[in-house]
Amino acid sequence: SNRYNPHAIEESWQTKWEEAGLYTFKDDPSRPAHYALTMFPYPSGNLHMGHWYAYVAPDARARWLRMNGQNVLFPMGFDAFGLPAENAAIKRGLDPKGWTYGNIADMTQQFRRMGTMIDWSRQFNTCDPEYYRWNQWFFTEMFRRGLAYKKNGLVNWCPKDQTVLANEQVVDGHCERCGTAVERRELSQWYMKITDYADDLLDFGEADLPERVKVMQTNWIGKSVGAEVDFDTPAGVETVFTTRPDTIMGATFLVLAPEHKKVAALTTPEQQAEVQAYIDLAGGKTDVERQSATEKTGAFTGSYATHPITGHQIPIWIADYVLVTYGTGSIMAVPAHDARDFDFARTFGLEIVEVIRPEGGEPMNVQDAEEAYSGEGVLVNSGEFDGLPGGKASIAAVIERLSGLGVARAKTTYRLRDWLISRQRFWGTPIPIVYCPEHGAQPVPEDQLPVRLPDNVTFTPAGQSPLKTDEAFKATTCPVCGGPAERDTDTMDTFVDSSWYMYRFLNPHLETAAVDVEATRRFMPIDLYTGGIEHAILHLLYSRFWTRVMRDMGLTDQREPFRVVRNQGIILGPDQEKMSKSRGNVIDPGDLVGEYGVDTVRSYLMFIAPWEVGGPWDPSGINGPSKWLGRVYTLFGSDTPTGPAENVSEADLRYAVHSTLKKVSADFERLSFNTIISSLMELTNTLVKARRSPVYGTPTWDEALSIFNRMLAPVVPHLAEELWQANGERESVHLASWPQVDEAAATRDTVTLGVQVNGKVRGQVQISRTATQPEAMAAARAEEGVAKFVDGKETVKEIYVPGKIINIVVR
Ligand code: ANZ
Repeated sequence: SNRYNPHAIEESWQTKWEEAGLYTFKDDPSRPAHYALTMFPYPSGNLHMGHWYAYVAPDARARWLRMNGQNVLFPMGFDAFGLPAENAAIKRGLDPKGWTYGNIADMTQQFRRMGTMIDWSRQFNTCDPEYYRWNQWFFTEMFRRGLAYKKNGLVNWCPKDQTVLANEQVVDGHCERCGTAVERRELSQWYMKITDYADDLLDFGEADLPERVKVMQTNWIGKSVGAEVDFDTPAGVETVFTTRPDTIMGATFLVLAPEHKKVAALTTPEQQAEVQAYIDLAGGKTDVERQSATEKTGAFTGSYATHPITGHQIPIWIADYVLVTYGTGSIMAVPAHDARDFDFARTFGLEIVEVIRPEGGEPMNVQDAEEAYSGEGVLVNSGEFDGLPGGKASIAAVIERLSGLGVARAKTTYRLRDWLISRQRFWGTPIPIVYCPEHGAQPVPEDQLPVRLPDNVTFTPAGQSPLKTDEAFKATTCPVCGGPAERDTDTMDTFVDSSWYMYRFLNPHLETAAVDVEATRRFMPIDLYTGGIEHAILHLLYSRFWTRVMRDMGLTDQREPFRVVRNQGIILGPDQEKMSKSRGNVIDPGDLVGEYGVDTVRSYLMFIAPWEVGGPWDPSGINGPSKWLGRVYTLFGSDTPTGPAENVSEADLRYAVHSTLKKVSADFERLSFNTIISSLMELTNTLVKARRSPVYGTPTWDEALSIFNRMLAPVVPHLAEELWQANGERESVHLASWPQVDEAAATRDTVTLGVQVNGKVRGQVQISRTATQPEAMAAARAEEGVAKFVDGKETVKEIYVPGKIINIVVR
C-alpha cells in the first residue's frame, strides 16, 4: 500500500527479529565493549508512560552504538522482591509469588511491544532462587569478612509496614514507601558495614554522576573533621564530638541526648522526676519533630562536668536537639557561637561566654545579643589562645594543647550509618544464618544455598517476621556441630538485590558463581546507566558500596559500577502534575500504541522534551511525529511526486544529508534526543523538495535515502526495517553500519549573508565563508537593493564579520 500503516508491519517485524535472534547478544572481543543499562523496573503490573520515556531513548542510543560497530549489551530484568508486591498480594488475597510472576509475564509482553534491542535471553528476576542464592552467598562472605554483622540498637520502625527501615529509607522522618511517620525501636538487627567505605565513597573521580547526585551523596555521607574532647563527670569520662575545638573556652555546659546511656547515672535524686518526664516526652516525638522544633526543650540532670582546661564545674543537661545516633551522642555547648546552644542557653538562663570575635568587631553583649556568632573571627577570653585567628590554625593549636593533657584527639565523624538490612517481612531473600545454642550465629555453608523462601506462609504483617511462624522453615542443624539449630527468620532489604544485579547480566545463568569475573573485566563499569533521580542516594550509593566490596573480594578490578550516570526527567500529566492513577491523569502507552503504532510513540517520547528535563504531556503533540512518519513513508515510495517543481541541487542535498548525519551523531553522543528528531524532521522537508527536483532518481538521491534510512533505524526500528527491505536489502537495517559523514559535503563553503545599510537589511549575497573584506564589500555593493541606498552617498564605515555580518554606514 502507499500509505503508512504501522499496524501492518510492526508486530511482524518483531516476530521476524525474534526468530532470527537479531538482538541476542554475542560477545565479540574484536569490537569495543559497551554496556548500556537502564534501571530495571519493579513488577507492579503495568509499564506506564514513565517507563516508556525512560527506556525508549536509551534503547535508541544503544542501537546507534551497535550500528557504530560496538559490542553493545543492553539487558533487562525485574526488581521483583519487596513490600509493594507483598502488600498488593495481601490486599487481593493472593500470594506474592504468584502475583509477582504474573506481573512479570504481563510486563515482559508490554516491554516487547516497545520494539527495543533488549536481549531477553538474559532476563532474570531478583526473586528467582537462582538469583537470590547469590545474595545469600554475598551475605555469608561479608559475614566472614566482618562486613555483615548483627547488633542491638535503636532502629527506624514503620508502624504501617511493620518492619524496620534503613536510614536511607526514611525521608524527613517518614517511611519512604508509605509516608507513615517512623518510630524508633530497640532491636537486634543485621547491618552492612558501608561506613568502612565512607571516605572511598566520597571520591567520585572515576564516576561521572550528575552534579546533584554527587552533592546529595556527599551530604548524606556527611564528613565532619574535628576533635573528640573528654570531660570528667560523676559517671566517668564523657567524650563529646566537636567541629569547633577552637571554641573550647566558651563551653559553658554539656548536653546529652535523652537516650544517652549515662543519663541514668548522672541524674541526681532531686532531678529524677523531671528527667524521666522529659525522656518520655522526647521518646514520643519523631526525629523530624525533634529537629525542626523552634522551641528548645530539655532538663537538668543535677550533675556537673569538669572543664578540661579551666577546671570549672559546668552543668550537664539533656535535650532532644542532640541526637543519640551522631558523634558520641553528647556535645559541649558553646552558646555564644552555636545557634542551637544559644537558643537553649537563652531558654534556660545558662551562661554565655564570648570566645570568638569578628575581626575588628565590638565585644559581644551577651545579655542582649540576638544570635550566636558562628564565623571564624579571632579568639578572645581564651587565655593562652587569645589573638589566634579562629578556624584551622587555632583548632590545631587547641587539639595539640588538649592532647598534651591526654583529653582530646583529632577525629573525623560521618553522618553515614551502617546499612540496616534486616526486614521483618516475607517477600525477600532469607538471611542465611542459623543460630546454634552451642556455636551462636553461623553462616549457612555455600553448598546448602539457597535457603529457599517457603510457600504457604501466613504473611500478614504482625510486627514480627512471618517466617517465625513456619516451624519447618526454622528447624535446621548447626553447620559446626550438626546439633539442632534455628534459622534467622528475617529477610533482606530489596536494595541488596539491586546492588549487584548489573554484574549478573554479564552471565545471568552461571551456576557456579555470582559473577563471571572475565566478563566483568570486559564490560564493567557500565558505560551509561540511566534512571530516575529518586535513586540518587539509596540505590546508587549502595551499589557503589557493593562494587567496592566486590573489588576487595577480587571479583572486579573496578571501584565504581558506573562510568556515567544520567537521570531522565519526568513526564507530567496534561494537567502538569506527575502522572498517577490517583490523579486520574494517566496516559496509557498501550492505548497510544494501538492508535498510532510503536514507532510514532517512540519518536514522540524522544521529541516531547529534552530527555534529562522532561515536561508536560501534550495530547495533541503526537500528531507531529505521526504526520512526520507518514511523509517519511511516502518519500521512499514509488508514487510520482506531485506538487510544484523545486530546485534542490546535488550539493544542497548532500549538504543537508551529511550535516544532519553529523549533528545526529553528536546528539546521540550527548543524549540530546529531542534535537535528533527535529533534525530528522528538517531533513525530511529537504528530501520532500528534492523529490520534486531534478536530483530525484540520481545516485545522489539514492545515497540520501540510504543514509536517511539508516539514521531512522535507532529511532523508528520497524519503519526503518520495512523501508530498507522494501528497497531490496536482504539483511536487517539493524545490522547495517552507521553511515560515514563526508566532511566536505557536510560543510558549506559559501554562506548567505544579509547586507545592512545603516542597520537595515537591504539585500542578500552569497559569498565564500572566507571571503576577504574587499571581496565581500564588492559583492554587497553589486546587489541591486543595496546599491539603491549607497550609490552617490558618502561611506562612513564598512563592517564585515566573515560568515556573519555585512553593514555599510552611509551619510
Ligand atoms: C561545639 C561547637 C561550637 C560546635 C560551635 C559547633 C559550633 P556537623 O558539622 O554536623 O558534624 N554536635 C555534635 N554531636 C551532635 C549530636 N549528636 N547531635 C547534635 N549536635 C551534635 O556538626 C558538628 C557539631 O554539631 C559539633 O560541633 C557539635 O557542636 C554538634 F561554635 O561543638 B559543636
